[in-house]
Amino acid sequence: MLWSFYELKRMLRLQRKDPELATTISVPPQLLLERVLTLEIVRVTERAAVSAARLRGHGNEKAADQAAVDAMRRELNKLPIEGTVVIGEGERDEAPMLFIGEKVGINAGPRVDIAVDPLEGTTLCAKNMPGSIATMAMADGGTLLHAPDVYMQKIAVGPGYARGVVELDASPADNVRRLAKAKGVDTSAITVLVLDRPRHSDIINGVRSTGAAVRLITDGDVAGVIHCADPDNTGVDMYIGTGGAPEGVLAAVALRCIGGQMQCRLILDSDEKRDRARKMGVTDPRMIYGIEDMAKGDCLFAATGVTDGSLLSGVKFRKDVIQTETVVMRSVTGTVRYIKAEHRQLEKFHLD
Ligand code: VTB
Repeated sequence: MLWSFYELKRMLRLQRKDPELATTISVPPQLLLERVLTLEIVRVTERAAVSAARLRGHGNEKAADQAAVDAMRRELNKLPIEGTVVIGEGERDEAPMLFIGEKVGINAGPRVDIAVDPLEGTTLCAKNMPGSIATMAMADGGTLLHAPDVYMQKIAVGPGYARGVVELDASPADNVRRLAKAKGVDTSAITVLVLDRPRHSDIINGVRSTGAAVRLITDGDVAGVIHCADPDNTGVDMYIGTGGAPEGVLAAVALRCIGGQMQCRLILDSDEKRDRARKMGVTDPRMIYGIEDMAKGDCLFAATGVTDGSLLSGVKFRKDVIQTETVVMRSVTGTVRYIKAEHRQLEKFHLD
C-alpha cells in the first residue's frame, strides 16, 4: 500500500505514541520518509512535464517554461518538507517563481535543499524536438552547491574508472586518449557528447583529431551528462563543454546517485558575476568542483520526459489517460527506477 503524506504523517504520529506500532514498520521512520519522498518528487516532475507538454511545439518557450514552473511550485508546496530552493529559476532580486532562496513545502519535515529545472530544454519543447525534461533534485539541507545562473565548464564520465581519469584542464584530445586507455579501447571507439555551440569548436576539433566521435546536441546537458553513466546503452562515453551552472548541479546529483565522475568550474568572468557568486558562498572563483563538492550529502534526483528522448519517453495524451515516464534515483542506495505512469484523474494537472 502506498501512503499519502498525510497518512504517513498520521502513522508516524501514532507510532510515536504507540511504540508497538513501530514493529509493523521494518524501516526506521527517518528512512521511510526519505523513501516516500522518492515517490513524491516523481509526482512533482510528472506534473511539471505534463503542463509543459501541453505547450509542446507551440513555439513559445516562455509559456511552456512558466507552465512547468507553476505546476512544479504547486506540487513542491504540498510536500512535508522545509525546503529551500538553491538552484532555481533565477535570483531573488529578479523575483521569479522558484527563485533561489524561496522556501517550499509545508514547512514541516526534513530540512532540504531543492534544485529545480522545471523545463530543461525549453527550446526543445517549444520546437517539439527530442530531449526536453522536467527535472529536480532534493538533498539534505545545506549540502548542494549554491550556484548563480552563470555558465559552467563541465567534463563527465561514467562509473568504473580510476579517480581523475579525465580532468577539466586537460585538453579534449588528451582526455579522449586517457579515457580510451582506461577503457581498453582505441580512441576511435570513444564518443563524446557536446552541446552544439560555436564556443565548442576547439573541443569538437580536439576530440575529432584523435579519431573519436562527437555527438552533438542542441540543448539539454543534464540528460547529456546522465548518458555517460551507461555507455553500453547510450553510446556516450564522455560529456565535455560549457553549459548552465544550474544544469551542472542537477547532473552532479544524478551522477552522485548512479556513479561516475564530473569536474566543473563556474565561469565568473566579470566583477558582477564574482560578486553574485560570493554572495552565494563561493570563495574561490576558480575552484574546480567534483561531484561531492556540488552534492555533499544524501540526495534524490528525478526527471520526467516532456518530449521523447533517448533517456525518457515524452508525455502522451491519450483519450482519458495521460502517460508519463520518469527516472528517479537515490544516492543512499544507488537505486534507479524508471516509472511509467498512467494518470486517469486528470483534474490534478490543472490543465484548463
Ligand atoms: C545548457 C543546456 C540547456 O542551455 O545548459 C545550455 O543544458 C547553456 O548554453 O538545455 P546556451 O546559453 O549556449 O544555450 C540550455 O541549452 C537551455 O537552457
